[in-house]
Parts: sequence; C-alpha cells; structure tokens
Amino acid sequence: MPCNVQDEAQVEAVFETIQKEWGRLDILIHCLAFANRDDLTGDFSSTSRAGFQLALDISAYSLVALARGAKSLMTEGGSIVTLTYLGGVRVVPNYNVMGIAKAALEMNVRYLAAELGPNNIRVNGISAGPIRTLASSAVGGILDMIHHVEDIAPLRRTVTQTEVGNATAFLCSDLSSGITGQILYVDSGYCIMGM
Ligand code: 0WE
Repeated sequence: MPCNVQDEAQVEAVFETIQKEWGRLDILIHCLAFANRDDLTGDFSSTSRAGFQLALDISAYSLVALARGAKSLMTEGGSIVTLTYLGGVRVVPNYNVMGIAKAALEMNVRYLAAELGPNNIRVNGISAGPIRTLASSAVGGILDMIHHVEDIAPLRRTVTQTEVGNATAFLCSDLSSGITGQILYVDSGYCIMGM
C-alpha cells in the first residue's frame, strides 16, 4: 500500500487494512528518511526552518505515527525496528540536518520502548555503517566515506545489506526477547575507534 508518512490519513489506512486482512501485527520495520539535497551539504547553519521541519517530520516523527498504529495491532506483543546512523550521535561532515533527525529518532526509540514495553512490544534501532546504494549514490563524497571505513573499521570493510537484514531479523525474533530501547551498531566496528 502507498504510505506517505507525512499524510496521517494514509498511515491510518495502512493499519486499517492490516487490521482487516491480518487481524494483528507482529513486526514493524521503519526504514525511511528524507532531507532536501541542499541540506545535506555545506553549512549546517544554512538549514532553513522548512528544511529542518521536513527532515524531522519524515525521518523522525514518522516513527511515532507508525508506532501509534502498530501499538493497537500488536496485541500479542511485537517488535519495532528503525534504521539510524552514527551521524545522529557524532558530527559527520555534510550529514547536517539528518544528524539532528537521527538524534530525535534514537530518542523516539527510547521513549517508545518505555511506553510500549508493558505491552511486550520492543523498540530498537540499528545503526548501520555507510553502504553503496541507489539512495546513497545521491550523497556527495559517499565513496570517500566508504574508503575511510575500509581503512579504519576493525573488519576493514563496509557492511552489506544482508548483514543489516540479519541483525534486523534478530531484533524481530524471540532471540532478542530481552532487548528493547537499544541502538545496535552494524558497522564493522567502526564506531569504537578513536584514531
Ligand atoms: O541517512 C542517510 C541518507 C538519507 C538521505 C539521503 C538522501 C539522498 C537524496 C536523506 N535524504 C536524502 N535526500 C535526497 O535528496 N545515510 C545514512 C546515508 C548518508 O547520507 C549522507 C551521509 C551518509 C552516510 C549525507 C552526508 C554525509 C554522509
């Protein structure tokens, strides 16, 4: 189904259909983000009010809206997983307003985990290292960042989409039944390095 997360009616329609077709829900994967291209380069202080609101609405608020819909359908417990990036906790050149959006997203994970825990609904984030994809090829300097990870990260390589998917499957499964409110780094160990 189409789900423009900026449109509350579309979000509600998705959960109404899930209710009708499946009756309940076990897992929700939140895997989307957007900032204006112009806001992913240059001076962070140039970010406009509108650009800031757009990035935070789509990339961070959307998890709150989707979790609200999922909460009422996860009647036998459940798992919510979102995708985040190191730029939400440390300064990554040019990540700019997306870093602020990811910081908000990661705090959403903790507040939602606290609220939904009594319903046995777990909420976690995966902080993936940079990956060459169609979306990331739109990001200037992505190849330099990938080479930097290959030089510095303990595993001396970037992660694959399969590795991110496998970690997501873990967080969706009962193997992770005691884990909620966490950010799991799937980044070849990059973030432990200080020099
Ligand atoms: O979260 C992201 C990028 C998400 C993203 C990508 C685009 C490209 C096209 C959000 N909005 C847009 N808007 C567009 O118009 N990443 C983790 C990948 C990424 O993006 C960067 C990075 C990395 C890593 C931007 C600057 C610096 C590093």
